[in-house]
This record gives sequence, structure tokens and C-alpha cells, in this order.
Amino acid sequence: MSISAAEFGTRRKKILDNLGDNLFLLFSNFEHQKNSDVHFDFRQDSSFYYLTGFTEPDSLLILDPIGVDNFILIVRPKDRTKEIWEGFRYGPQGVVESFQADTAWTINEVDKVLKPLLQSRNVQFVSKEGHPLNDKVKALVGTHAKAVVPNTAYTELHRLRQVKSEAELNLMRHAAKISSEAHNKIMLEAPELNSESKLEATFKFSCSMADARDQAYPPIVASGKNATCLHYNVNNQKTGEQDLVLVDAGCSWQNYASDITRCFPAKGKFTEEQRKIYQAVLTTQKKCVEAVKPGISMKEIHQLACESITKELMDIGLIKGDFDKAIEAKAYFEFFPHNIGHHIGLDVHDCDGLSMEERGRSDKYKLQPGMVVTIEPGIYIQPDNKDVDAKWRGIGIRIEDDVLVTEYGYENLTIAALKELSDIER
Ligand SMILES: [Mn+2]
Repeated sequence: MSISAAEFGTRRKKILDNLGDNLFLLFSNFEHQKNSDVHFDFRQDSSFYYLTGFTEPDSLLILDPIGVDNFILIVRPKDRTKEIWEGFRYGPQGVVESFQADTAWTINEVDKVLKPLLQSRNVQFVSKEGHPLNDKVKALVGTHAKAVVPNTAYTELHRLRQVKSEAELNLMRHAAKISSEAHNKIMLEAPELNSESKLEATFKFSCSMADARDQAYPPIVASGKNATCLHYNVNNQKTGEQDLVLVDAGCSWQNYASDITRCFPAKGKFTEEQRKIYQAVLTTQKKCVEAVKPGISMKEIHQLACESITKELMDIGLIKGDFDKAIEAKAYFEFFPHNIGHHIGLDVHDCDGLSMEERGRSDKYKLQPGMVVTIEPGIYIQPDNKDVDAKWRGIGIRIEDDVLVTEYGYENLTIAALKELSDIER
């Protein structure tokens, strides 16, 4: 199970066909220092990976629609000493043989390769501060190219990445399955574990034992009132007897992400208040998942979530007054301050051409078959919310699944992760 060389080729062809006579340049990621000569785990740039399948740092992709060579890679040179210390490198010859590059050169030869290609050409590229070739490429483009023109290829690339192929979906299904099982395992073992750290370790252990070592993002393991902080991830507190634990975690498989949130009682039994809020979120989440189909926008699903949460919180008594007036005044926003979800793929927050603020609130894009989105409503009652009775304060609940848009509706990729109250307590 992987993306075939032919599929990587098809992706490049779609970009090449859209370039006219422009030259397209795309940097890979580069390594980031953690301390002294130690680096953070390296992860390839998603768009660079999408077009090449190549996972080494410090590289440069050149797509030239009118040249003899359409697909050119600039990569680190073979280096026996470096390879003894840091591991294997493909080198130029290796990337021609293994990644179907028409030609490849080392990063030391970038002048020689780029200069003739740039002469009186329009170029599409975005600079990447910190990449070892960034300054040099910027200078060469500035001196030799005709102009830097709008990066239409990058826009097209994002559009392509939104709609997943069957091969991509199989990788995402696999990531989703491993993460779903890891969530079930952590729920099962939770009563024996008394800290966020141990719960996080259980999740990661389960993924790694399924050979999915890479987490798509730092896991959020938030007990008690920590769950009311949306991106809590210090994960270093002891869990209390009465605490709910919110776990937002997902592994990646061959760079494709999964993203799941589940909440469960640390010791296996919901309190009355936790149960009511949980049921409100679950009802809303199921309604929103069922709304996923081609032609609907994330904004419409977000609106559905806002209305459902408002209704549920009115039934519980946490929002008072007239329904329409409450919606108009955005009374839900105090309890549900984020978007209903986002695209997911190579990036956990996958490209959709929108800013973080716009995600889930834009009518710009209708869902299409092959897109995968998260559906993740939540209700968070801040510990300092003096408008509600003290017994409600500090409850934070979110439920999140990864949902594929199909021709007629949806497929929930993470359905195996338990979310019914009775299943969780059992
Ligand atoms: Mn998410």
C-alpha cells in the first residue's frame, strides 16, 4: 500500500500542463535545530512530497514545461562520511533511478542548472526562509528571470491535494484505523492510569506497535478543566477521580494524517453534568456527520452545529431566552469558539485556500467527492464562567471524526473509535 510512481507522475503532469511556459520552483523542508547538533524530527513539506515522493531535506524541485527535462531535482550530494554519521542519501543518480527525475544535480550545482533555465522566463515560486538554497535561488531569480509571476501552480496544487485518489484514501483509512484502535485502547486502560503523560504514552505506544511511529500533530491529552483550553498539549498533570479526559490525537501513515478526538471519564463513570454535555456534543456531532455530502459547504455544516449546540444548551438551561435571538447574538460562541472542522490529508489542517480564521466559515468551497474533512463540534465551559452554576464549570468536550465525502454522502473513516456513552462506560 503506497502511492505509485505513476501517480506521482500524473500529479506533476497536471501541474506542468497548467504552467504555460512558466518555470515552477518548489523548496523541500529543511532541518530545524533542537539543540547543539540535534534536530527536531524531520518531516517533508507536504506539497513537495505530493509532487515527488522524495523525503530528504534541503532539496529543490524544478518543473519546466518547455524544457528537454520537465522534472528536475536538486538534492544533497552523496557523501560517505555524512552517510556514516546521519544515514543514506539518494544523491542525483539515486533520485533519477528511484523517483523518475528526468535529471538531477547536487545543491552545489544550483547556479549552473538554474541560470540557463531562468533566462527571460516568468517564474512561479515562494521563497522559504532558512532553506540553505533560499538566498541563492532568490538572487538568481532576481538577476536572470523576466519576472516572478502569481503562483497559479501552487493554487492548482492545493486544489488537487483536496481531492484524494483511491491510493491516498487507502493510506488515510489505514492511519484512521490505527488511531481509532489507539483511542479505544487508551479508554480501556484509563482507569489504571493516573496521569495525562501515561495516557499519552498509551496512545503513542499503540500507534507505534502498529508501525505508525509518526504522530500527525502533538497529542492533546487534557484532563478536567485543561480540556477547556483548545490546544492544551503540555500533558503533564495527574488525572482526578471525577475528571473527564479529552484526547485529540492521530498518527500519520506515509505522511497522511488522521485526527480524532474522544472524551471519557478518567475512572469510567460520567457525572450527571458531564453526561448531559457529552450527549449534547454527540447529538450535534452525529447531525453534522450525517450532513456531509457533495455540494454542501463547511460553513453550512458549521451553522448546523451552532444551531444544534444552541438548542441542546437551551434544553440543559445553560443558554436562556428565545432561540432565534440566541442564534443572532451568537450565544453559542462562549461555549463553541472554534470551527466545525477542516480538510485533512497530507497536512492535518490540509490546504483549502483559506486562512485559519476562515476555515469552516467560508462558503467559498462546496464539498466534492474525494475530499476528507473533520467534523469536530465541542462544548467548553470555562472555569471562570460566572454566568453558569459552579457545577458546570471546567467541563470541556469535543468529539471528532474524519469523514470522506462520497458520491452520494459520506464515509466515516474513524467510526471504529467508540463514542456512544454506553460503550465508553463499558
Ligand atoms: Mn481537527
